[in-house]
Amino acid sequence: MTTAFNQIKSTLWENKQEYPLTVESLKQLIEHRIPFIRIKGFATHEECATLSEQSNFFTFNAYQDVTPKIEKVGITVFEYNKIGKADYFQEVEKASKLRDSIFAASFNPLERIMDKFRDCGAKVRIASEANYGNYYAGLIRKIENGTQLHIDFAPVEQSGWEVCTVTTQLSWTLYLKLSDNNQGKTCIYDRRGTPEDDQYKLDSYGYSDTVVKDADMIAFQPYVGDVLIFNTSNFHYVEPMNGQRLAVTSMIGLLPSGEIIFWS
Ligand SMILES: O=C(O)CCC(=O)C(=O)O
Ligand SMILES: [Fe+2]
Repeated sequence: MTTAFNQIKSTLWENKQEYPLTVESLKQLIEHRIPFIRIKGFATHEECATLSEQSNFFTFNAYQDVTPKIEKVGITVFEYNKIGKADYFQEVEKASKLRDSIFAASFNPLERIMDKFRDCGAKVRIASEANYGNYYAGLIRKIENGTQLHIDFAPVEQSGWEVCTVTTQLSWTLYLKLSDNNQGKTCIYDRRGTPEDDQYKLDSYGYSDTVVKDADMIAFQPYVGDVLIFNTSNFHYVEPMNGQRLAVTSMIGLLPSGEIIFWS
């Protein structure tokens, strides 16, 4: 049984193929059987340019304790993990208003991606916490110096929050502005993070390359207007970019009930 599953899995990875978003590909992505989904032309170049211009009016904040530097507009649960839930939910309203004003003056990629999931038959909503309300979702993010090798998986990072009950975590990223070179690829490995991998951790989120030794890897080349969806419990990193790399993004989680939640 295990062997058969692994064979299917590695065959689909070895094809180095890109998949569009369909009911079938979403299921395969959740099962780690394909490396990623690309939604070509999710937004027009004009929409992306308008949204990029809007974000020029706002201050980007760098994540604390994350090197290389990653800057964003919006808040993340990751940053409030140690600070606490109450402080996070106090910031949600302000951050959401700012996001909504940016989207209102351009277009709303968060609604659009949620609709795409609905089209695949998924029941989707913004993540919410009893006694607090909705989470914040939808960062505008600059990753220009690349990232370390890492995974994103709330169950091991966020104990005590709704998002830590997800059984699978994906992310979606819409690329808004990219310098005209073929850099800044997102490299995804056919290797899931496990608790035993903690020994390879370098700092708050980065891992040593040893952990992906011998694992298959596929590099996603971002293009303006395209969306990347992948399974973030697979090890991955972003290559440095000589220039600009601006995107909108959030996390996506599958709950045991089958519902799909969005948050940042
Ligand atoms: O910007 C990207 O291409 C993906 C960044 C990333 O690490 C993620 O979405 O989890
Ligand atoms: Fe990531």
